[in-house]
Amino acid sequence: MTATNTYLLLRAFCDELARCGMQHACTAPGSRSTPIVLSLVRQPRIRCWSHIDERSAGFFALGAAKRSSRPVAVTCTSGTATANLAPAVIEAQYARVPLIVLTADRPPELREVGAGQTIDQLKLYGDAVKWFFEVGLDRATPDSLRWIRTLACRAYWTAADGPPGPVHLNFPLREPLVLSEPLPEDRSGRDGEEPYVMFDAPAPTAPSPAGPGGHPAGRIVIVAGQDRDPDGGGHIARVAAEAGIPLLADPLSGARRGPTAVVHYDLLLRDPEFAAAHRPQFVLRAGDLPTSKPLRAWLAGLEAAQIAFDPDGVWHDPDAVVGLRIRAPLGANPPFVDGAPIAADRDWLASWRAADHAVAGAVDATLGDELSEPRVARALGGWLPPEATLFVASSMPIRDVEEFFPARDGGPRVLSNRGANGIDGTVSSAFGAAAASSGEGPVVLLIGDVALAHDIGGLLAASRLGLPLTIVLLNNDGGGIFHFLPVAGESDAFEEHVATPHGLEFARAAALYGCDYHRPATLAALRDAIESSLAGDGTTIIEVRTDREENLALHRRVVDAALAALSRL
Ligand SMILES: Cc1ncc(C[n+]2csc(CCOP(=O)(O)OP(=O)(O)O)c2C)c(N)n1
Repeated sequence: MTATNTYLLLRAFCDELARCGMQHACTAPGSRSTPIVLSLVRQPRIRCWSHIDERSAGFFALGAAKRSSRPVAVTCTSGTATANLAPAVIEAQYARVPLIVLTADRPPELREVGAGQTIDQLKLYGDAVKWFFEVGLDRATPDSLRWIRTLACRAYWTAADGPPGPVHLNFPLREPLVLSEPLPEDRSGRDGEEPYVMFDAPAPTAPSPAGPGGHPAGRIVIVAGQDRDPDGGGHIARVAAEAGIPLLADPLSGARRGPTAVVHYDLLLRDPEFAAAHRPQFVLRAGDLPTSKPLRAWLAGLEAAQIAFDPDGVWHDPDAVVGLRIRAPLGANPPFVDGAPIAADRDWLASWRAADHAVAGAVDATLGDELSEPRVARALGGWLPPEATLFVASSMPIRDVEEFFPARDGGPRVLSNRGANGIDGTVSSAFGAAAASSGEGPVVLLIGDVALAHDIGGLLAASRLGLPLTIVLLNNDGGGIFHFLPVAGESDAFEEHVATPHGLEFARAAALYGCDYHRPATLAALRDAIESSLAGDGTTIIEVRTDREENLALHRRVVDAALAALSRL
């Protein structure tokens, strides 16, 4: 018995992944996965990133897939290693990110008989994956080589085709696990570099968006949330600009730009009078729902006709108010992109813009140039170069970016793990984005201290993988978000069990993981630290110390100032 058949089949499988377009894969150490790992590593067109912790490997693959919009493979050995990929798989499902999970397993005769490192891996991720398949690797005949090539194509295209998501292939592997002889040549692939199976999904076209309320006209708003298409935001902003429609866009949409962008919708809609006076007749929703609670509550209470555009037809409507779903991106269809038939109300736009302008002034005056969490979020929106990617952690960073990030044409791309809103794996995801950004601009991570502590092991990518990343750490020693919630009043348990202060000195983590470290005391010093980190090629942790109570008070002052500014209009 030799390993030749296994390696011949796996080599064809990996060759086919590369032909389909795969550029990155993640590995983690183990014995049973040896044939998969070696086959991936020996495929010259796939860059393999080695990780110790499968959780990091999974989230790194997720970040790389998110940044590149291409499937990324992640492999691990049998046993609990496979379960450590579950959080990233779940996030990939909800965030529509194409992942190809390749788990090594014991062969059937070693299952359920007490063999080591053996758990039930069949359908381990349940409905979180788009496709599960148990891959039997037998003799490498011309037929089976052709079959495994089509299997690789099927895995790749299933992960990539809308809605994108994770697929799971489980590989029972028998010993021996390494080759004892050179691999013979394999000519089973198609001539040239063509994949065995090509895939063509016709671009969706949007019908004229006439739903229950007729054709949109008059008082219309566009609400844009997280979009997986890197160009999608530009199209949305163009529709809004051409038709003169107020554009309420989360920075994750890439659409917070253009002359109709309303940056401070989260603050505006906290004013009941403003919210009531600005009820639209039509809402055009693109992508996921933004995070903002005031926006969500306002949308839920409207009587307007709401039309949801999504290229995958994904159902994002927790309040059951959408009356028409269009399975296309907003702006996909020429008549709609060019805006011709939309007769939007110009006074309506002017009213949103005037209010936004007034609130912007109030926010700037309240924040001043003190180092604070919202001020950092606002500053990054202005400072980062257009080619940068900003990865934003869940909790307050994503909320502050939504509330305070300025509108900017050609701003940085903003990414976040908002599928399941976890704080886990954020460092690793940002490193994955950095891997896929190589040569295309720097990556900056904005993260809180609990999220950083949660994935502190992800920092290993800095020295082991030599990846550059600028980490802006907002350290308020605990979960600052919980101070905004009623639980903050439960003083017997709040600090220890909810806020969870930890007292970690992140300078030591920086030293342990080989990162540079700065702790700027002013906004100017923060900017200097970010700029010098962006110019370098290492990983830097730039720590901004804040206080949870003060942060709460500052957010309240901002709201008060915004409401006061609106009342003066
Ligand atoms: C995996 C996971 N565990 C727990 C939570 C619940 N959670 C939401 S925010 C948060 C605290 C985050 O604190 P930090 O990263 O310091 O950000 P801050 O709240 O201070 O902005 C926690 C634990 C979660 N979202 N994901």
